[in-house]
Amino acid sequence: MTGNMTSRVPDLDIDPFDPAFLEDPFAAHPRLRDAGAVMFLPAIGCFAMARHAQVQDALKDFATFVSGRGVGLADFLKETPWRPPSLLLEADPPMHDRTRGLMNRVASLSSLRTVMPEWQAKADALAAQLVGRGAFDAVPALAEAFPLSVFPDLIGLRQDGRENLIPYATVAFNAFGPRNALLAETMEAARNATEWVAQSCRREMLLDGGWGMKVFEAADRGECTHDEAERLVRSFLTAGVDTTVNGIATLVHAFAAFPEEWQRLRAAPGLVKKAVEESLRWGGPVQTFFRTTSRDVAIAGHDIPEGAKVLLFLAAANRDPRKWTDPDRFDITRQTSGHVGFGFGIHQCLGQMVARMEAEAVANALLKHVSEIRPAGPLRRRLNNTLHAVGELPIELLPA
Ligand code: OVM
Repeated sequence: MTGNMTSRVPDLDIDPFDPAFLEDPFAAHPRLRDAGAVMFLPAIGCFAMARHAQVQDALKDFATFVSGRGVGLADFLKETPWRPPSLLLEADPPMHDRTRGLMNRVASLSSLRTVMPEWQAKADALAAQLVGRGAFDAVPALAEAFPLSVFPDLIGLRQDGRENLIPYATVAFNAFGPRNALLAETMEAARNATEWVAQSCRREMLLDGGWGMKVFEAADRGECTHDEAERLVRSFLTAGVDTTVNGIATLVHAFAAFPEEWQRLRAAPGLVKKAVEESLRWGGPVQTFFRTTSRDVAIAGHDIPEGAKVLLFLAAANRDPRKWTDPDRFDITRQTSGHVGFGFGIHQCLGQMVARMEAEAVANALLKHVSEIRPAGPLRRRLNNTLHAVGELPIELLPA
């Protein structure tokens, strides 16, 4: 027989949504990467890839590894999604390219540049207030406070009810996993949040000049329907808060855990952008996303059938020793290009410039005011099916 010789995919006995796994996913990543280029996880009944080369290739091959059947464990062809699908994240070309093009024009770098001075001033004031006050929890005081002080205004949300943003996003990220206790608990806690988010996406609720209204103005120009505009605004609210909260918490944690890297940055503040990028590679605020195969496909000599869910371990890829030297080390001078912390390819994070700007504003503010970032107790996780979320980050900031 000619043709490609392919073999069965190895099984691996790991449940990536088990609380013990979620508590410290990095501890299990070597087993995931070493099991093979692709594996089957009987615990959740899907395929998985954790090496950088395969994760990046799958993200690039959007026609084979599709998003329209959902980027969580649920196959939208077989199960009703918990909410109407995202027109960006959970869509494929050609529809995806139309909505993404529109949203790229709204979320432009030029509209971000105009707010940067204001964001930096807010971050500076926050750092000045936190420095020298003794031990405090950096999650509410910094990682949540800063994004909440800038992002809702960027979108043009009304003041009332903004406390719903994080609980809603927490559910959305849990909903990519199985219907486990985490999802049930957070769903219960966010019952009103879902309704508040739905209302907040309506044109009447959005302030002039914000990114939300700009989506409706694109609809007025015929770039999408008004119903689609509402759902596109929902993407900003879902994807824009819990992600950056945990990105900033991870950045601060990285400097607390690697104090010599903080001192290197103080000596060379021009490295701030590299430090932020490295914190995304090292810390993995977004751990995983799924795809669904649109055809039978062979990966490194292994067959994956059509219609299979494939779990992509972004954070494991970002610490794959086949790609990175000394991958568990947070090194602000590292060459991070090719990291998949924002994904890769056509679905790569739409808000990545916002996320970077927020993190850089915080880092620059700390550089101005802080000589040392000291741990003041154990970091505690807030378990989530997708995010490597920080629940509590006790630190002390010593004045510069
Ligand atoms: C969305 C979206 C995009 C990225 C992440 C995400 C819940 C949601 O378009 O709604 O996480």
